[in-house]
Amino acid sequence: MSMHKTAIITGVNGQDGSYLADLLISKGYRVVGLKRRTSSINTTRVDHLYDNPNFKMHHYDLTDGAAVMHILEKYKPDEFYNLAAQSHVAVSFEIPEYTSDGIAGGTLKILEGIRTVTPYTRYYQASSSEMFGDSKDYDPERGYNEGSRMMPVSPYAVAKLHAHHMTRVYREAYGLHATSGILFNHESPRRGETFVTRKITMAAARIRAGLQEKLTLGNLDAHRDWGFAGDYVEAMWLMLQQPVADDYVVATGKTHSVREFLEVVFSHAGLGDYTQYVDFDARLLRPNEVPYLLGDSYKARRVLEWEPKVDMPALARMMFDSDYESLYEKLRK
Ligand code: NDP
Ligand code: GDR
Repeated sequence: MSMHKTAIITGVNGQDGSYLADLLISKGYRVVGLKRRTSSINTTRVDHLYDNPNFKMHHYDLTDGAAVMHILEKYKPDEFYNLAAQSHVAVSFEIPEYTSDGIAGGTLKILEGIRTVTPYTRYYQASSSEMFGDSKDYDPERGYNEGSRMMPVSPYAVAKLHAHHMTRVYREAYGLHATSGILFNHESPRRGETFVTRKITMAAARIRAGLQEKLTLGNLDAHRDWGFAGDYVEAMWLMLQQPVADDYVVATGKTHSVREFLEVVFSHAGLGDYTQYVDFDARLLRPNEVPYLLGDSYKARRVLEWEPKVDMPALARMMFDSDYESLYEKLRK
């Protein structure tokens, strides 16, 4: 019998998957990462784990239920973190069916697999603050909590809400240890390049290096509760260590506009007033927008003894510094 716990991570080559793989490997887990097949290689976030004997990768797809069954039978995991998704809210308006098939249908396939093949496996569902949408059911001082009404306003968020409730149903109906983490926006130097924070820090680095003049954005008035992905994967792990499964909001408890994020980045970059560099493009507006998100993670802080260590300004500086350094490295070569 191996002493190692085995964890499966879907979407292992994404932002969160890669931080979670690092965390679990550091805790002595055997990690089986699942990734979908792509025609171009996109494993840079986990390449440093390639030679680690405790790390393995397999192909799978959220839409392929048989593949999930095989993986569960083969590895009999202690823990299963479902992080894979078409995760871009704006894109979900263009490909709503695919987004929904993967997130809603794909989550159900995994839950059914666990129920029938490995009912002892502890399951983590990557739920999202987008599920609150525009419900406005929050305390102005504290923000949304686990009991707030959810009123999703995008195909992405509706699919996530389906998966969120299905996770609860499998917990209550079948007694699975199934937990949803309702995570507010979290970013890092490994953030996907089309999300607004990373788009801004990469552009500011290129502008600073003289490689680009302008940055094109949509709605600058949206407010988000931005935290650091490295902190948030710790909350995921803590959730699965609890004797009883439950749902938890994970957030910093501070909200900032896209404008404020721009201000921090451009001033840290030594570029001054961001308005000189930012162009507006109406094509970047969404058919529906979530105007304001603030999270109340009191429960996670109390029960999991979790707390965020990085605030928005520190996060923005960390992301700019990383983008500027890697650009500098590239230019030197
Ligand atoms: P990313 O977009 O960085 O990663 C998503 C991963 O899912 C990628 O590995 C991607 O593969 C994979 N994937 C996409 N479609 C499929 C599919 N059909 N089958 C298998 N794999 C697929 O997201 P994050 O790491 O930022 O987020 C992780 C999860 O948490 C997501 O479910 C997201 O919706 C959710 N979430 C994220 C928040 C955030 O602020 N980051 C907040 C709340 C929830 P590929 O690289 O090939 O595209
Ligand atoms: P979000 O993140 O939609 O909150 O979803 P994103 O960074 O895409 O948008 C944040 C806000 O910025 C505004 N915005 C722009 N967004 C993008 N991507 N590109 C732009 O050019 C731009 N200009 C302005 C948006 O309108 C929005 O208001 C993220 C994802 O990680 C989801 O998977 C996750 O569930 C939620 O966070 C919580």
